[in-house]
Amino acid sequence: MNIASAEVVLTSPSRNFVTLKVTTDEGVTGLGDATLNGRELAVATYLSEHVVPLLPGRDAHRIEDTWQYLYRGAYWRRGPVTMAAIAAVDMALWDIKGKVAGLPLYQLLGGASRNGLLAYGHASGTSLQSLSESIHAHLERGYRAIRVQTAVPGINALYGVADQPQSSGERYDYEPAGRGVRPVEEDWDTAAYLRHVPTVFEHVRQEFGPELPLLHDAHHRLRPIEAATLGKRLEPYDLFWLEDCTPAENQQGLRLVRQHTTTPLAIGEVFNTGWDYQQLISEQLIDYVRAAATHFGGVTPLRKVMDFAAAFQIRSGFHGPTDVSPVGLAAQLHVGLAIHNFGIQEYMEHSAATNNVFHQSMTFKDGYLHPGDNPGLGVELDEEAAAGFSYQPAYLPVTRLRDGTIHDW
Ligand code: GCO
Ligand code: MG
Repeated sequence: MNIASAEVVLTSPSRNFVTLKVTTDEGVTGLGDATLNGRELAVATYLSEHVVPLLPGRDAHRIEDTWQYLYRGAYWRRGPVTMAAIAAVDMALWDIKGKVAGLPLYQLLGGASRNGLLAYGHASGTSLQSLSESIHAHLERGYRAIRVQTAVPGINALYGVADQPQSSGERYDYEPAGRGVRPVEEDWDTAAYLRHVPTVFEHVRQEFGPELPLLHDAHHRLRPIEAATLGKRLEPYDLFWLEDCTPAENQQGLRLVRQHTTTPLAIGEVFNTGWDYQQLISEQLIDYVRAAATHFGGVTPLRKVMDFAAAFQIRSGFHGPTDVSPVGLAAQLHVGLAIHNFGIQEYMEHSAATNNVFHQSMTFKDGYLHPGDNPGLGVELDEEAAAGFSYQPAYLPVTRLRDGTIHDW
Protein backbone atom coordinates (compact mmCIF):
# COMPACT_ATOMS: atom_id res chain seq x y z
CA MET A 1 0.00 0.00 0.00
CA ASN A 2 1.60 3.23 -1.16
CA ILE A 3 1.01 6.83 -0.29
CA ALA A 4 -1.03 8.41 -3.09
CA SER A 5 -1.20 12.02 -1.89
CA ALA A 6 -0.84 14.33 1.07
CA GLU A 7 -2.44 17.65 1.80
CA VAL A 8 -1.85 20.39 4.37
CA VAL A 9 -4.99 21.71 6.05
CA LEU A 10 -4.84 25.03 7.88
CA THR A 11 -7.77 25.85 10.11
CA SER A 12 -8.42 28.25 12.96
CA PRO A 13 -11.59 27.35 14.89
CA SER A 14 -10.52 29.19 18.05
CA ARG A 15 -6.79 29.05 17.37
CA ASN A 16 -4.59 27.97 14.45
CA PHE A 17 -3.94 24.31 13.64
CA VAL A 18 -1.80 22.76 10.91
CA THR A 19 -2.90 19.25 9.95
CA LEU A 20 -1.45 16.86 7.40
CA LYS A 21 -3.82 14.45 5.71
CA VAL A 22 -2.16 11.49 3.98
CA THR A 23 -4.16 9.27 1.59
CA THR A 24 -3.04 5.88 0.31
CA ASP A 25 -3.71 4.26 -3.05
CA GLU A 26 -6.23 2.05 -1.23
CA GLY A 27 -8.12 5.12 -0.05
CA VAL A 28 -7.05 4.90 3.62
CA THR A 29 -6.44 8.31 5.20
CA GLY A 30 -4.27 9.30 8.16
CA LEU A 31 -3.95 12.57 10.07
CA GLY A 32 -0.91 14.23 11.61
CA ASP A 33 -0.55 17.40 13.72
CA ALA A 34 2.12 19.93 12.69
CA THR A 35 0.94 22.94 14.72
CA LEU A 36 3.75 25.20 15.92
CA ASN A 37 2.14 27.98 17.93
CA GLY A 38 2.97 31.38 16.42
CA ARG A 39 5.00 29.89 13.54
CA GLU A 40 2.28 27.84 11.86
CA LEU A 41 2.88 29.01 8.30
CA ALA A 42 6.57 28.06 8.43
CA VAL A 43 5.65 24.42 9.09
CA ALA A 44 2.78 24.47 6.58
CA THR A 45 5.23 25.72 3.92
CA TYR A 46 7.97 23.25 4.92
CA LEU A 47 5.41 20.47 4.54
CA SER A 48 3.79 21.55 1.30
CA GLU A 49 7.00 22.62 -0.46
CA HIS A 50 9.54 20.10 0.82
CA VAL A 51 7.78 17.06 2.28
CA VAL A 52 4.46 16.50 0.49
CA PRO A 53 6.17 16.15 -2.94
CA LEU A 54 8.40 13.36 -1.53
CA LEU A 55 5.57 11.20 -0.21
CA PRO A 56 3.59 9.79 -3.19
CA GLY A 57 4.79 6.31 -4.12
CA ARG A 58 6.35 5.58 -0.72
CA ASP A 59 5.22 2.43 1.09
CA ALA A 60 2.75 3.73 3.71
CA HIS A 61 3.71 0.93 6.12
CA ARG A 62 7.41 1.86 6.32
CA ILE A 63 7.08 4.39 9.14
CA GLU A 64 10.61 4.15 10.55
CA ASP A 65 12.16 4.30 7.09
CA THR A 66 10.10 7.37 6.16
CA TRP A 67 11.03 9.06 9.44
CA GLN A 68 14.74 8.47 8.82
CA TYR A 69 14.38 9.54 5.18
CA LEU A 70 12.89 12.88 6.20
CA TYR A 71 15.22 13.40 9.17
CA ARG A 72 18.58 12.31 7.75
CA GLY A 73 17.68 13.09 4.18
CA ALA A 74 17.22 16.81 4.83
CA TYR A 75 20.83 17.06 6.10
CA TRP A 76 19.66 20.03 8.26
CA ARG A 77 18.66 18.30 11.44
CA ARG A 78 16.39 19.08 14.36
CA GLY A 79 14.63 22.36 14.97
CA PRO A 80 10.93 22.89 15.75
CA VAL A 81 9.81 23.52 12.15
CA THR A 82 11.49 20.42 10.73
CA MET A 83 10.46 18.20 13.61
CA ALA A 84 6.81 19.32 13.61
CA ALA A 85 6.67 18.56 9.88
CA ILE A 86 8.20 15.09 10.37
CA ALA A 87 5.86 14.52 13.33
CA ALA A 88 2.82 15.08 11.14
CA VAL A 89 3.95 12.47 8.60
CA ASP A 90 4.84 9.98 11.35
CA MET A 91 1.46 10.36 13.09
CA ALA A 92 -0.47 10.10 9.84
CA LEU A 93 1.34 6.85 8.95
CA TRP A 94 0.65 5.37 12.40
CA ASP A 95 -3.00 6.41 11.97
CA ILE A 96 -3.09 4.58 8.63
CA LYS A 97 -1.38 1.48 10.03
CA GLY A 98 -3.93 1.33 12.85
CA LYS A 99 -6.84 1.74 10.48
CA VAL A 100 -5.53 -1.01 8.20
CA ALA A 101 -5.00 -3.31 11.20
CA GLY A 102 -8.41 -2.38 12.61
CA LEU A 103 -6.75 -1.53 15.92
CA PRO A 104 -6.33 1.62 18.02
CA LEU A 105 -2.72 2.80 17.90
CA TYR A 106 -1.98 1.84 21.51
CA GLN A 107 -2.53 -1.79 20.57
CA LEU A 108 0.24 -1.55 17.97
CA LEU A 109 2.55 -0.08 20.65
CA GLY A 110 2.16 -3.09 22.93
CA GLY A 111 -1.36 -2.67 24.30
CA ALA A 112 -2.65 -0.80 27.34
CA SER A 113 -0.48 -0.73 30.47
CA ARG A 114 -3.27 0.92 32.47
CA ASN A 115 -7.00 1.66 32.36
CA GLY A 116 -6.69 5.41 31.87
CA LEU A 117 -4.24 8.32 31.97
CA LEU A 118 -4.22 10.53 35.05
CA ALA A 119 -4.67 14.07 33.72
CA TYR A 120 -3.91 17.44 35.26
CA GLY A 121 -5.98 20.52 34.57
CA HIS A 122 -4.99 24.20 34.62
CA ALA A 123 -6.33 26.17 37.56
CA SER A 124 -5.36 29.80 37.82
CA GLY A 125 -6.58 33.05 39.24
CA THR A 126 -5.79 36.71 39.46
CA SER A 127 -6.31 36.46 43.24
CA LEU A 128 -6.11 33.67 45.83
CA GLN A 129 -9.88 33.65 45.96
CA SER A 130 -10.35 33.25 42.23
CA LEU A 131 -7.61 30.60 42.24
CA SER A 132 -9.55 28.63 44.86
CA GLU A 133 -12.71 28.94 42.75
CA SER A 134 -10.81 27.66 39.76
CA ILE A 135 -9.46 24.66 41.69
CA HIS A 136 -12.98 23.87 42.96
CA ALA A 137 -14.36 24.10 39.43
CA HIS A 138 -11.68 21.69 38.18
CA LEU A 139 -12.35 19.22 40.97
CA GLU A 140 -16.06 19.35 40.07
CA ARG A 141 -15.17 18.51 36.48
CA GLY A 142 -13.41 15.41 37.74
CA TYR A 143 -9.74 16.45 37.75
CA ARG A 144 -7.57 14.64 40.28
CA ALA A 145 -4.41 16.69 39.73
CA ILE A 146 -4.15 20.45 39.31
CA ARG A 147 -1.62 22.89 37.90
CA VAL A 148 -1.61 26.09 39.95
CA GLN A 149 -0.70 29.48 38.43
CA THR A 150 -1.56 32.91 39.84
CA ALA A 151 -1.05 36.56 39.24
CA VAL A 152 1.90 38.00 41.19
CA PRO A 153 1.64 41.36 42.98
CA GLY A 154 3.94 43.77 41.15
CA ILE A 155 3.61 41.99 37.78
CA ASN A 156 0.91 43.49 35.56
CA ALA A 157 0.32 40.81 32.95
CA LEU A 158 1.30 37.18 33.31
CA TYR A 159 0.99 34.45 30.71
CA GLY A 160 -1.17 31.49 31.66
CA VAL A 161 -3.24 33.28 34.27
CA ALA A 162 -6.98 33.89 33.91
CA ASP A 163 -10.02 33.71 36.15
CA GLN A 164 -12.35 30.73 36.04
CA PRO A 165 -15.71 31.44 34.39
CA GLN A 166 -18.33 32.06 37.08
CA SER A 167 -20.83 29.42 36.05
CA SER A 168 -19.40 26.12 37.15
CA GLY A 169 -19.16 23.47 34.45
CA GLU A 170 -18.04 26.05 31.91
CA ARG A 171 -14.73 25.39 30.20
CA TYR A 172 -11.75 27.32 31.53
CA ASP A 173 -11.08 29.30 28.38
CA TYR A 174 -7.63 30.74 28.42
CA GLU A 175 -6.08 30.56 24.96
CA PRO A 176 -2.50 31.73 25.40
CA ALA A 177 -1.89 32.75 21.78
CA GLY A 178 -3.27 36.23 21.27
CA ARG A 179 -4.61 36.91 17.80
CA GLY A 180 -3.03 39.89 16.14
CA VAL A 181 -0.10 40.70 13.90
CA ARG A 182 2.29 41.36 16.80
CA PRO A 183 2.81 39.67 20.16
CA VAL A 184 1.49 41.42 23.26
CA GLU A 185 4.13 42.43 25.79
CA GLU A 186 4.05 41.28 29.39
CA ASP A 187 6.28 42.12 32.34
CA TRP A 188 8.33 40.12 34.80
CA ASP A 189 9.94 40.47 38.24
CA THR A 190 11.77 37.38 39.50
CA ALA A 191 12.13 38.54 43.11
CA ALA A 192 8.39 39.30 43.39
CA TYR A 193 7.57 35.90 41.90
CA LEU A 194 9.92 33.99 44.21
CA ARG A 195 8.38 35.71 47.24
CA HIS A 196 4.81 35.15 46.15
CA VAL A 197 4.60 31.58 44.84
CA PRO A 198 5.25 29.79 48.16
CA THR A 199 2.44 31.81 49.79
CA VAL A 200 0.10 30.60 47.06
CA PHE A 201 0.93 26.95 47.72
CA GLU A 202 0.62 27.52 51.47
CA HIS A 203 -2.91 28.81 50.84
CA VAL A 204 -3.82 25.95 48.48
CA ARG A 205 -2.50 23.22 50.79
CA GLN A 206 -4.39 24.73 53.73
CA GLU A 207 -7.64 24.78 51.81
CA PHE A 208 -7.36 21.55 49.83
CA GLY A 209 -5.25 19.36 52.12
CA PRO A 210 -2.10 17.33 51.58
CA GLU A 211 -3.30 14.74 49.08
CA LEU A 212 -4.22 16.63 45.91
CA PRO A 213 -1.34 16.41 43.38
CA LEU A 214 -0.30 20.02 42.61
CA LEU A 215 1.92 21.17 39.76
CA HIS A 216 3.46 24.51 38.84
CA ASP A 217 5.00 25.87 35.63
CA ALA A 218 7.82 28.41 36.03
CA HIS A 219 7.92 28.77 32.25
CA HIS A 220 11.71 28.99 31.78
CA ARG A 221 11.84 32.30 33.66
CA LEU A 222 14.49 31.56 36.29
CA ARG A 223 18.26 31.22 36.40
CA PRO A 224 19.50 27.95 37.91
CA ILE A 225 20.17 29.35 41.39
CA GLU A 226 16.74 31.03 41.41
CA ALA A 227 15.13 27.78 40.29
CA ALA A 228 16.94 25.99 43.12
CA THR A 229 15.62 28.57 45.57
CA LEU A 230 12.06 28.11 44.34
CA GLY A 231 12.32 24.31 44.46
CA LYS A 232 13.54 24.52 48.06
CA ARG A 233 10.85 26.99 49.11
CA LEU A 234 8.17 24.73 47.62
CA GLU A 235 9.36 21.52 49.31
CA PRO A 236 6.94 21.87 52.26
CA TYR A 237 4.01 21.82 49.80
CA ASP A 238 5.00 18.51 48.21
CA LEU A 239 4.56 19.37 44.53
CA PHE A 240 3.96 16.66 41.93
CA TRP A 241 6.36 18.69 39.80
CA LEU A 242 7.95 22.04 39.12
CA GLU A 243 7.99 22.57 35.35
CA ASP A 244 10.52 24.40 33.18
CA CYS A 245 12.18 25.93 36.22
CA THR A 246 15.01 27.24 34.02
CA PRO A 247 15.63 27.34 30.25
CA ALA A 248 17.08 23.93 29.56
CA GLU A 249 19.52 24.92 26.82
CA ASN A 250 21.95 25.21 29.73
CA GLN A 251 21.62 21.58 30.67
CA GLN A 252 24.38 21.73 33.28
CA GLY A 253 22.26 24.30 35.10
CA LEU A 254 19.96 21.47 36.07
CA ARG A 255 22.78 19.88 38.05
CA LEU A 256 22.84 22.95 40.23
CA VAL A 257 19.06 22.92 40.70
CA ARG A 258 19.14 19.20 41.51
CA GLN A 259 21.86 19.60 44.15
CA HIS A 260 19.63 21.92 46.13
CA THR A 261 16.11 20.59 45.95
CA THR A 262 14.07 17.40 46.03
CA THR A 263 11.06 19.03 44.33
CA PRO A 264 10.49 16.83 41.23
CA LEU A 265 11.35 18.50 37.93
CA ALA A 266 9.65 18.32 34.54
CA ILE A 267 11.27 19.70 31.38
CA GLY A 268 11.12 19.55 27.62
CA GLU A 269 8.02 21.03 26.00
CA VAL A 270 10.28 23.03 23.68
CA PHE A 271 12.63 20.13 22.96
CA ASN A 272 12.38 18.54 19.56
CA THR A 273 14.57 15.44 19.62
CA GLY A 274 15.68 12.73 22.01
CA TRP A 275 19.19 14.19 21.88
CA ASP A 276 17.92 17.25 23.76
CA TYR A 277 17.24 14.89 26.65
CA GLN A 278 20.54 13.02 26.56
CA GLN A 279 22.22 14.68 29.56
CA LEU A 280 19.04 15.39 31.50
CA ILE A 281 17.98 11.75 31.39
CA SER A 282 21.33 9.99 31.69
CA GLU A 283 22.34 12.15 34.68
CA GLN A 284 18.84 11.85 36.18
CA LEU A 285 18.49 15.62 36.35
CA ILE A 286 14.74 15.52 35.69
CA ASP A 287 11.81 13.36 36.74
CA TYR A 288 9.35 13.88 33.88
CA VAL A 289 9.70 14.10 30.10
CA ARG A 290 7.49 16.97 28.85
CA ALA A 291 7.81 16.33 25.11
CA ALA A 292 4.75 16.54 22.84
CA ALA A 293 4.43 14.13 19.92
CA THR A 294 3.79 17.15 17.67
CA HIS A 295 7.03 19.02 18.41
CA PHE A 296 9.18 15.96 18.87
CA GLY A 297 8.96 14.22 15.49
CA GLY A 298 5.88 12.13 16.22
CA VAL A 299 4.95 8.86 17.87
CA THR A 300 8.13 7.01 16.83
CA PRO A 301 10.68 9.20 18.70
CA LEU A 302 8.33 9.83 21.64
CA ARG A 303 8.19 6.11 22.25
CA LYS A 304 11.99 5.87 21.91
CA VAL A 305 12.76 8.65 24.39
CA MET A 306 10.39 7.07 26.90
CA ASP A 307 12.20 3.75 26.60
CA PHE A 308 15.50 5.57 27.21
CA ALA A 309 13.94 7.36 30.20
CA ALA A 310 12.60 4.09 31.60
CA ALA A 311 16.14 2.90 32.26
CA PHE A 312 16.52 5.85 34.67
CA GLN A 313 13.05 5.56 36.28
CA ILE A 314 11.99 8.81 34.61
CA ARG A 315 8.34 9.08 33.65
CA SER A 316 6.21 10.88 31.08
CA GLY A 317 4.32 14.13 31.50
CA PHE A 318 3.56 14.95 27.87
CA HIS A 319 2.77 18.52 26.84
CA GLY A 320 -0.96 18.86 26.19
CA PRO A 321 -1.92 22.53 25.82
CA THR A 322 -4.65 23.59 23.39
CA ASP A 323 -2.04 24.47 20.76
CA VAL A 324 -1.37 20.74 20.40
CA SER A 325 -4.32 19.79 18.18
CA PRO A 326 -6.70 16.92 19.02
CA VAL A 327 -4.64 14.85 16.55
CA GLY A 328 -1.39 15.51 18.43
CA LEU A 329 -3.11 14.93 21.76
CA ALA A 330 -4.46 11.58 20.56
CA ALA A 331 -0.98 10.52 19.43
CA GLN A 332 0.47 11.06 22.88
CA LEU A 333 -2.51 9.49 24.66
CA HIS A 334 -1.88 6.27 22.74
CA VAL A 335 1.82 6.37 23.67
CA GLY A 336 0.97 7.17 27.30
CA LEU A 337 -1.48 4.28 27.55
CA ALA A 338 1.04 1.81 26.15
CA ILE A 339 4.29 2.68 27.91
CA HIS A 340 5.05 1.38 31.39
CA ASN A 341 6.68 4.62 32.60
CA PHE A 342 3.68 6.91 32.17
CA GLY A 343 3.51 9.67 34.80
CA ILE A 344 0.72 12.16 34.10
CA GLN A 345 -0.88 13.85 31.08
CA GLU A 346 -1.53 17.58 30.71
CA TYR A 347 -5.07 18.27 29.56
CA MET A 348 -6.44 21.73 28.76
CA GLU A 349 -9.67 20.80 26.91
CA HIS A 350 -10.14 22.06 23.36
CA SER A 351 -12.90 24.55 22.61
CA ALA A 352 -16.29 23.50 21.27
CA ALA A 353 -15.37 25.08 17.92
CA THR A 354 -12.20 22.96 17.75
CA ASN A 355 -14.14 19.82 18.67
CA ASN A 356 -16.52 20.49 15.78
CA VAL A 357 -13.59 20.45 13.37
CA PHE A 358 -11.77 17.49 14.93
CA HIS A 359 -14.07 14.67 16.05
CA GLN A 360 -12.33 12.75 18.81
CA SER A 361 -12.84 9.28 20.22
CA MET A 362 -10.87 10.31 23.31
CA THR A 363 -12.73 10.44 26.64
CA PHE A 364 -12.13 12.24 29.95
CA LYS A 365 -13.83 10.61 32.90
CA ASP A 366 -13.22 10.83 36.67
CA GLY A 367 -9.88 12.52 36.06
CA TYR A 368 -8.60 9.97 33.57
CA LEU A 369 -8.13 10.27 29.80
CA HIS A 370 -8.46 7.39 27.37
CA PRO A 371 -7.74 7.59 23.62
CA GLY A 372 -10.73 5.39 22.74
CA ASP A 373 -10.82 2.23 20.68
CA ASN A 374 -11.39 3.51 17.17
CA PRO A 375 -8.77 2.18 14.73
CA GLY A 376 -5.68 4.39 14.38
CA LEU A 377 -5.52 7.67 16.30
CA GLY A 378 -9.29 7.97 16.66
CA VAL A 379 -9.60 11.52 15.30
CA GLU A 380 -11.53 12.49 12.17
CA LEU A 381 -11.21 15.86 10.47
CA ASP A 382 -14.41 17.55 9.29
CA GLU A 383 -12.92 19.29 6.28
CA GLU A 384 -15.97 21.36 5.57
CA ALA A 385 -16.02 22.70 9.12
CA ALA A 386 -12.24 23.27 8.95
CA ALA A 387 -12.61 25.31 5.75
CA GLY A 388 -14.95 27.69 7.57
CA PHE A 389 -12.06 29.04 9.69
CA SER A 390 -9.13 30.58 7.89
CA TYR A 391 -5.69 31.14 9.42
CA GLN A 392 -5.27 34.27 11.50
CA PRO A 393 -1.90 35.55 12.71
CA ALA A 394 -1.52 34.86 16.43
CA TYR A 395 1.54 35.11 18.64
CA LEU A 396 2.71 34.08 22.05
CA PRO A 397 3.56 37.06 24.24
CA VAL A 398 6.95 38.66 24.70
CA THR A 399 8.15 39.47 28.22
CA ARG A 400 10.26 42.39 29.41
CA LEU A 401 11.85 43.28 32.72
CA ARG A 402 11.11 46.65 34.35
CA ASP A 403 14.09 48.26 32.58
CA GLY A 404 12.90 47.00 29.18
CA THR A 405 15.21 44.00 28.82
CA ILE A 406 13.64 41.05 27.00
CA HIS A 407 13.26 38.12 29.38
CA ASP A 408 12.57 34.38 29.08
CA TRP A 409 8.96 33.59 29.71
C1 GCO B 1 2.17 24.35 29.20
C2 GCO B 1 2.82 25.37 28.37
C3 GCO B 1 2.00 26.08 27.36
C4 GCO B 1 2.94 26.68 26.32
C5 GCO B 1 2.29 26.78 25.00
C6 GCO B 1 3.21 27.38 23.98
O1 GCO B 1 2.81 23.93 30.12
O2 GCO B 1 1.07 23.97 28.87
O3 GCO B 1 3.84 26.04 28.98
O4 GCO B 1 1.15 27.01 27.92
O5 GCO B 1 3.42 27.90 26.70
O6 GCO B 1 1.91 25.51 24.62
O7 GCO B 1 2.65 27.27 22.73
MG1 MG C 1 4.75 24.58 30.29
